Amino acid sequence: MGFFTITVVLFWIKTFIIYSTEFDLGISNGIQEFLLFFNPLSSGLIFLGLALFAKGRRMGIWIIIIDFILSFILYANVVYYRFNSDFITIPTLMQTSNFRSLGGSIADLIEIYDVLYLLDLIVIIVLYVILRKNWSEERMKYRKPLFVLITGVIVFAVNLSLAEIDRPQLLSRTFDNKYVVKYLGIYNFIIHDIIQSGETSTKRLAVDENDITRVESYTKNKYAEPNPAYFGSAKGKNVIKIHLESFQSFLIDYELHGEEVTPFLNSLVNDSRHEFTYFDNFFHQTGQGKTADSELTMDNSLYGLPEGAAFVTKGNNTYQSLPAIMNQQQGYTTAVFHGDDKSFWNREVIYKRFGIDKFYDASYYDMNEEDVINYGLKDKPFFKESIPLLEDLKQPFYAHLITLTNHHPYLIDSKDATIEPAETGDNSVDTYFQTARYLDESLEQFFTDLKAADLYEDSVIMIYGDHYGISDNHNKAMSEIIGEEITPLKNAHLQRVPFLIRIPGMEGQGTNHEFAGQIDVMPTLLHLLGIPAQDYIQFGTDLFSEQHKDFVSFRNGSFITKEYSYINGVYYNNETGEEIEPTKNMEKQKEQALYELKLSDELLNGDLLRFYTPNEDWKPVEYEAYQYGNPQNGE
Ligand code: GP9
Ligand code: MN
Repeated sequence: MGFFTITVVLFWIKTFIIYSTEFDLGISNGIQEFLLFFNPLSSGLIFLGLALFAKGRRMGIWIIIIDFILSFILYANVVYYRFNSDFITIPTLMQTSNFRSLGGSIADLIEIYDVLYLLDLIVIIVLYVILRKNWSEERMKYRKPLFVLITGVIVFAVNLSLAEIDRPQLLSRTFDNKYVVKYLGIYNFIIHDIIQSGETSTKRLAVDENDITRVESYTKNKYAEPNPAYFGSAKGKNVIKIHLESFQSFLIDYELHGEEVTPFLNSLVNDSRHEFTYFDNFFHQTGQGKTADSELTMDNSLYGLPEGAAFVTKGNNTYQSLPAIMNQQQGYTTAVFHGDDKSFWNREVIYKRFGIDKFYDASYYDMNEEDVINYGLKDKPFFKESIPLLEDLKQPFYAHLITLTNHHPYLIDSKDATIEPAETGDNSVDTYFQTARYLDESLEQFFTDLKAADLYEDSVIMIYGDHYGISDNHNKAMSEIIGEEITPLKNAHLQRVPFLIRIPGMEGQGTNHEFAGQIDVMPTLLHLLGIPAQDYIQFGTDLFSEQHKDFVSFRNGSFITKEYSYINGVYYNNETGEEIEPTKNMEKQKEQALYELKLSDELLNGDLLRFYTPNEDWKPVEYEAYQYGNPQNGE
């Protein structure tokens, strides 16, 4: 037991030292610091504890072997991380390109001081050689090893609960590999990854080429013909797509303390010259993947998954995304701009599958402490620093800028706050208005700078909200804000997010009341560019088409039409808010909504696009050819 305890303690110390010195895990509070220190313990107890079942001296040998394996896994991740700033996962092991990206020279990544990571192994081997002679031949009573394993499990349970307090839904949503390592440790990360990729590959293997035909006939049947007045109207124009983080439509024209919260966006919406078309019945359709789901849906016209984020679990699927199509059909350069680490939401992996040429992540921005809050770079410096990057892009380009400051829990430095918080007493609701104001100001600044850089006039500009900012956990405060009780129906209708589009040389429509969702954006844009959209598998339809239906379905199977809504199993009249008995037609609509979600899930789970060729021009995306990260920052 003494030998075992020493090994566990040394293993624990070594793992913690490596976490702190080799990996950049972004520790931002006391719980995270504690968990980083605490998390190796359960793995040490459980894995090394298995050796205690062996008989006599063999137990010592097994402890050494297991300790060696654990150390080897940890060290392999250290070396991998030095180049990739990420951890080894099963899909990365399957991809030869990842080894190529190690630069072909693992030797460059190994440091002299790495031998120190062998120290604990040397100590226990020496100790074993000394102790070996008086090691008892007996097998330990099962009670002891069992006790060790149970303690390990309890320690793990405590660890997991503390992690869930600080980061709810850590495992079901898996935001970022670094988060799992930070909270649960590298070994639990590996176990989680093995389970997840096991599930993924079983689902992927259970399908064949015929499964895509059902999806294809459904989407082709749903296809809406382009509106001739719009088809091709944006051909060859730059497209600038601006993501408003956590921005709900109720903020538009909302007044707090007698002041407009978002005067700039309001001015775009209420502009009498109608530069933009504003869709006021546009909804987000995201699930647990939040931002990632909105990106997936807008660029692929697919729904996110019912659980987790497809960005993470389907990061290695085949896609036929908007950026790739724009690039192949019309030579667009495609780029994403975002002031957070490229590993968040597995973006650096999946963007390659989408065929995104350039990914300007945090490594391209000046992330000095002053300019960073919450998840990353503040929106004002983000937009400022994006201008020269945009200027350098080969035109025509498709540029997607993802903002960040208006993100839960809506933190803002007092010098950036230009409106007083609301006074509901619910902190994240109250400060939401301040970060939304900041976002609005940053947008105005960006427009001014785009004009100065001569990038405004001739560009398509698209603005959208990704998902709700105030969840239904805050219904009480929210009802104070909007002066109405938040019923399930009201809550569903609050899931509106803004969608604005400007097409250069064309007058906008002012406010368009079509009921629509993020799923409809890709077919709309394809038609604006003059690309026939019916070749591609898409669940949405063109917003400007005469055949577009006033219908929007949510990820959970609820849906909203112009007249009625189906929310959590109940039908409501939109006008009166009263429950209604469904007609045959409504029931049919419900079946269709569910069928559509099911097909989209089957497509993602079965990786069905690998069996689909949209047209003879289509070339599968060569994802291995893309490289992200700023070389000037050593990436
Ligand atoms: C992080 C950001 C936030 O990079 O996009 O994602 P969310 O938490 O909103 O899904
Ligand atoms: Mn978001």
